Amino acid sequence: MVSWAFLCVFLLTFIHGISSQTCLCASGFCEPGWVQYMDACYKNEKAPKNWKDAEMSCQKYGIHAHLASIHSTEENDFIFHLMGMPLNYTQGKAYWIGAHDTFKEGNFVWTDGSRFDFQTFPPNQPNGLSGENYLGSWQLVNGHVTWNDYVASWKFPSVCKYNLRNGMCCASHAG
Ligand SMILES: [Ca+2]
Ligand SMILES: [Ca+2]
Repeated sequence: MVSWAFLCVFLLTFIHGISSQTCLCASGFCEPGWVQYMDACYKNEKAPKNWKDAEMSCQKYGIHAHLASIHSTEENDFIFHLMGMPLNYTQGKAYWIGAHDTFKEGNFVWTDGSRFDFQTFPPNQPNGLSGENYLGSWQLVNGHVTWNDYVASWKFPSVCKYNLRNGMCCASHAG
């Protein structure tokens, strides 16, 4: 006879196994064309756009998507790999993420409204030059991609994100 304790451990392991997979749930919980990482879905928007068009383009998906907010080293690494590890912004090989400091210089906020509780700048960025109010990928430091503040007119690919906790996956399918 299987004990309840054993069954609970089995179920927890099973559920955790699903939620920690990257690709298994791509078609299950995220919209087609989006990739799941933890409890959110991400899309590599390859067409280069300026920052504002990139944010608008994400919002047009209609599932409460925005340019990606990033809240951990692991999430930052995941996005870097999703985007194909671009590293030369002068050739357009960088990508936009969803933070700006247009309300107050040096005070970055995410367009999806989540807390700005993680950042990964190298020592010389953000340098806050005139109009540099929008964050994108920058250089590698110790194997991890860092961020830079750019002017919005650079044309980069971008990464969109929506959170599964909003229930948007199911709501859109039910509609
Ligand atoms: Ca700025
Ligand atoms: Ca800068």
